Amino acid sequence: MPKLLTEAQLEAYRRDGYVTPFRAVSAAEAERWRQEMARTTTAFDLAYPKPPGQRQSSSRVKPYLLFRWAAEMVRHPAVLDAVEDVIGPDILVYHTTLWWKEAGTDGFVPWHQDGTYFGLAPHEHVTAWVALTPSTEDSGCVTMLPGSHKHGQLPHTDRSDPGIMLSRGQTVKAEIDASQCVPIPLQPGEFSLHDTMVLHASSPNRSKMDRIGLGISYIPARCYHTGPTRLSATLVRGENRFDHFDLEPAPQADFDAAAVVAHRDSVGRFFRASQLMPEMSLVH
Ligand SMILES: O=C(O)CCC(=O)C(=O)O
Repeated sequence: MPKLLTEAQLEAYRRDGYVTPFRAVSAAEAERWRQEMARTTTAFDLAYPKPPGQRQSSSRVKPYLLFRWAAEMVRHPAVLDAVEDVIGPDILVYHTTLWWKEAGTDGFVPWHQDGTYFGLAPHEHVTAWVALTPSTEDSGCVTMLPGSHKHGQLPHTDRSDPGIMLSRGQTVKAEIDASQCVPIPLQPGEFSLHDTMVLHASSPNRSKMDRIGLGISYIPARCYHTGPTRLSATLVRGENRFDHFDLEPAPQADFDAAAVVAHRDSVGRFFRASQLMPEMSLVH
């Protein structure tokens, strides 16, 4: 018996590779998260400036290890109920990205499959994308290619275009038929779910408002990393029966010393894995 999704929504997820929209919290609660997000990431970025050559500030990667608002978001019961319907009751957070597209900027996300650079097996990872501001076609909402997850892992290449918001500039090597693409707008407090193999992208934000969302990558505890690096993840529901990952602590205060150490350790391992593991590098 599903906890949040209807049978029709589960069927849509399996058929299309995504399903949307669901509500996690009210617009007012999302606005509280957004304000906390702006306050804490601005303070963190001042204290720990982005190293030269890194595309995004470190606060945008795995922010649930640094900030209480993000730790709360990845554990939100409605989001976890939806995720449980798709991957079962033992749930880990493997990765998370804060997707902050400032108003009127050129940042964009090229067509890609998340599974390309996560190095996970089996390919059961699901992303919940939770909106903190309106995410519309004008502001560059996520766009899906329905059914593309059924083609399995496709070859990608890394592109150096500075507008690309993905860490390596990952882009699928395939022609995308624009007439088949479906934008998935979301209102603050709503979320979508997408499969690790579905092709998706997003355009620059041409609106007058920032477009902000948290992309939370959940995996069932049975998933493992296929490279040699021992990675860490956060248990958010159920049990860690398989011990494939070291478990991460939740931040007790916004980027306190222990949180900064845990974040640095986790992101460092992920970075090393991406250098060592063929699937996460340029073999495609
Ligand atoms: O937020 C975006 O524009 C891209 C999101 C994305 O690629 C993802 O959540 O996997």
